[in-house]
Amino acid sequence: MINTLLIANRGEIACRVMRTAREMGITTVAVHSEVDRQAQHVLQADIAIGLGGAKPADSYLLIDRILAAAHASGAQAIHPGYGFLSENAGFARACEKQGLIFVGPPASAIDAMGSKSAAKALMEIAGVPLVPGYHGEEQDLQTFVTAAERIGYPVLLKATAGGGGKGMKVVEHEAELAEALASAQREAQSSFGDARMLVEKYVLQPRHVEIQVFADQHGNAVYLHERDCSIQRRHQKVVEEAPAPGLSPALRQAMGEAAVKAAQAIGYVGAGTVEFLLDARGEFFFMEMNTRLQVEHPVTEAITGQDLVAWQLRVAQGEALPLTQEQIPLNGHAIEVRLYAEDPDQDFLPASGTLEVYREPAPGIGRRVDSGVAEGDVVSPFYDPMIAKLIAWGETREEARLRLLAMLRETVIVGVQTNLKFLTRILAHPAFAQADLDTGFIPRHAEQLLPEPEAFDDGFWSTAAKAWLLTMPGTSAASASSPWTGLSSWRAGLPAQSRLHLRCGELEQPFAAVDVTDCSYSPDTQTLLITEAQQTRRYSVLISNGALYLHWHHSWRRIDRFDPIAEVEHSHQHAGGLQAPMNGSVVRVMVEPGQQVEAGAVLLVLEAMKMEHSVRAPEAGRVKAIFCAEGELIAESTLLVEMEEQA
Ligand code: MV4
Repeated sequence: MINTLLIANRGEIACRVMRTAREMGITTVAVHSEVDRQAQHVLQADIAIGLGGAKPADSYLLIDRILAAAHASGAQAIHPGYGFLSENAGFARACEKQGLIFVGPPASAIDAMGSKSAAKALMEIAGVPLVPGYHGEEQDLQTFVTAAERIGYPVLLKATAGGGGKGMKVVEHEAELAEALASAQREAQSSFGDARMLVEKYVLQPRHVEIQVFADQHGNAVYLHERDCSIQRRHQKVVEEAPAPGLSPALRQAMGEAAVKAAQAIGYVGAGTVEFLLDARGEFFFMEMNTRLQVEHPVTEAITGQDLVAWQLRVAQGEALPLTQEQIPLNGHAIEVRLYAEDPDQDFLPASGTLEVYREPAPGIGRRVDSGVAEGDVVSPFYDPMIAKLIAWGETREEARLRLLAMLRETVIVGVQTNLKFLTRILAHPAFAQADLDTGFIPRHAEQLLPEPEAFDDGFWSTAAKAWLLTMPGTSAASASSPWTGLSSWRAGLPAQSRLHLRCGELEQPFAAVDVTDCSYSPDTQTLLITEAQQTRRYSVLISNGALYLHWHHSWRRIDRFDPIAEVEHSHQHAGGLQAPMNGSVVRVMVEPGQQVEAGAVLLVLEAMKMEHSVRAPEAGRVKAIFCAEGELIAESTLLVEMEEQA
């Protein structure tokens, strides 16, 4: 019996495993790095033990420290989660040796699937369908030419030691083979220190369909149906769903039985996933087996009503599988999206920072959020940037899709860049709605999924301006006497003359007048109500760190007050002529034509927005000409002073 469980992981999966352990009356032990002292998985555990430094190599990967923590806390078992040590046969073996239960397969099963080519050879013997190919020892060109001839072009060269799509090369004709092979071998040698290649039939526009399998220590093995994980970005899963759309019951059964055969061939125990490529004609081919609980297991839980972590723990303590194959339900449809801290505008560079505002969608029927963070937590650069998984279940795929879109709309993250908008665009895409899925989905629709930063319509800016005036303290401080505005007035009790200049991303918008009659803001619900033409519309608006966030067309837009002075000073730093950063008046002229000035010397003082701004010499030089006089009103971009650089 397991009565104390150590979870050798962090983040959402550590929290997920602990949730079930708690429900089963098991004491939970968290381990953590230095920077994770206050992390959610630590706060949720009964016992927490520090491992070491922030880097995984100094903490979550330290086998000896983790084993010592298990002994110190009285844990009988270790759950490795995914990533980190979850597929490390050495760790599984070390647990076994020290009398600790590794909640996962036997070390021998991890080893069997560790080498891709050895795994393929095993699967071939077991009768699991493989992509037609050659994965033998002979590595000379003639062997590959003959193999490719037999397979038929196009073929795919893959590094034997590769994985995750690295070191793959498509070859369309025999004429290209020699050069492609040589180049792929060089790449494999430098990337993996192993030049060996295999060659396969290149499957066009395949789907990634994987089978969830489970085996116990008594020889029982079942499949819990499939997941379609075709929506990937550079071999990183983004959206997963169960069941796979359009899969016939017969194909489901054939794939399920093949997956169970694969598991049985290697003496598998526990939760595992067998990945297949599925081509357009419904033929499927073994890719690899993951010997762990996967990130996307919740969609399987949603359609089967089973708790896979509970299954893992029961199997680990020697119980038989709770259900037979026939008893495993398949009910409705579930879709999961992975919310990552990454910046889609910077080629999905992982992002880090503080979650200044973090709001998960409200709980509800068919909704699930698995996360390991709370508002105020730091997303650290040391670990996987996944923040949360949002999972929606529905009677139908469409119901699940719409529910997930609603959940995405309710999610608010401020302080860290995320892929939230990208996920929304995928879920809202007509091709996704029609379940037109394959591994080329994201590249094929990239233009719609990652549109250029758009210009906003008037509706956006006027809503932003109203929101700003109703929510931001100090907005009313604008001057009533600036000589260069005098254009119109704020209404609804705000001071008569004012001016507002807002910025959203790269775009900015000045306002001469903003009408805030029939607008109201409720800070409690963070709701802005605007009534126009007898219609009242509701907008979500919140404030954090001096910026305003407006929910507009499915995403949160950060809106700041624009400071044109700072912007133009910056952009004109090296221009020979100095221009007025914005409309204003000249308060003082400090220099004369012909005068030598040092870098940074004040040339003019302007007044704008009731504030004085100095125009300074960007570099040392001579004042060549002055084009304005004290007291003069000047328009933005007017040339004020011309400078000559020193020789
Ligand atoms: C393939 C393939 C087409 N034909 N093999 C990419 C990762 C690696 N584990 C296997 N991969 C592929 N192998 C043959 N014979 C296409 C892919 C592939 C892919 C597979 C699953 C999910 C996403 C993918 C994206 C591009 C290519």
